[in-house]
Amino acid sequence: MRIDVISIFPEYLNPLQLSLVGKAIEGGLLDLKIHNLRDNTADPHRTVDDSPYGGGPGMVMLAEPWGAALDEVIVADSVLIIPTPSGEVFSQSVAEQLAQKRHLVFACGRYEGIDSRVADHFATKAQVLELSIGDYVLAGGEVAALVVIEAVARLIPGVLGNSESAADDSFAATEHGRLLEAPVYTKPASWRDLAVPEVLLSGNHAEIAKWRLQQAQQRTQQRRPDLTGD
Ligand code: 6GU
Repeated sequence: MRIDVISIFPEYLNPLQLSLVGKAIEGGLLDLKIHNLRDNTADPHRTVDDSPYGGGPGMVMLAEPWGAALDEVIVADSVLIIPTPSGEVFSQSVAEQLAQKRHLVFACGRYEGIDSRVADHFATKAQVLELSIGDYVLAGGEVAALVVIEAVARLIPGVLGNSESAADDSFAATEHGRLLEAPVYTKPASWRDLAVPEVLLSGNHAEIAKWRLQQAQQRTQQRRPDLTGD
């Protein structure tokens, strides 16, 4: 998969060189390029924003540098993702769909967002998705892009090892719907007077699977009653 990220703070994306996503890049499973939006300005001040038409607080990002930056990366099979708190809510099922794509482009806005004509224009060239990562407001789209890229990258075939399959993650689609994961334990079997549940030490795989499903269902019911299998 190819991913392009455009931002006025390209260093914000540096953590993607670490850990799982960093290894996917090193291994050639992910081709990640970070671009500085200001490289697409033409004025000496490298201006990227102006006051909103209609008045109101804050600044809006200019269509012109975004148009120039996106013209250089968007092709017909790109998905343009614009992180914004007013977007559709990102979820594991959206991550699963994005993991099937060949090319993702993230347009990370700051301030009050990007002139809406940018999304309208590029919707005539490629699929455009405005995505929110939850019901709170961040200072810009960079952290949201980090979240989406990490969630998608670990679903690319070959990125996770066999022993770390995504099939039993929280939210993974199962025959019982999308459930939170059961609690997990490792050695020692007793720690500060707290024992690991007996069944996990039993070696009885059918009983263990039954217990984990029961725990997952109970947790989901208590913590996330809104989660129905979609
Ligand atoms: Cl994608 N961007 C910003 N700025 N704030 C957010 C968000 C995105 N998702 C939730 N809050």
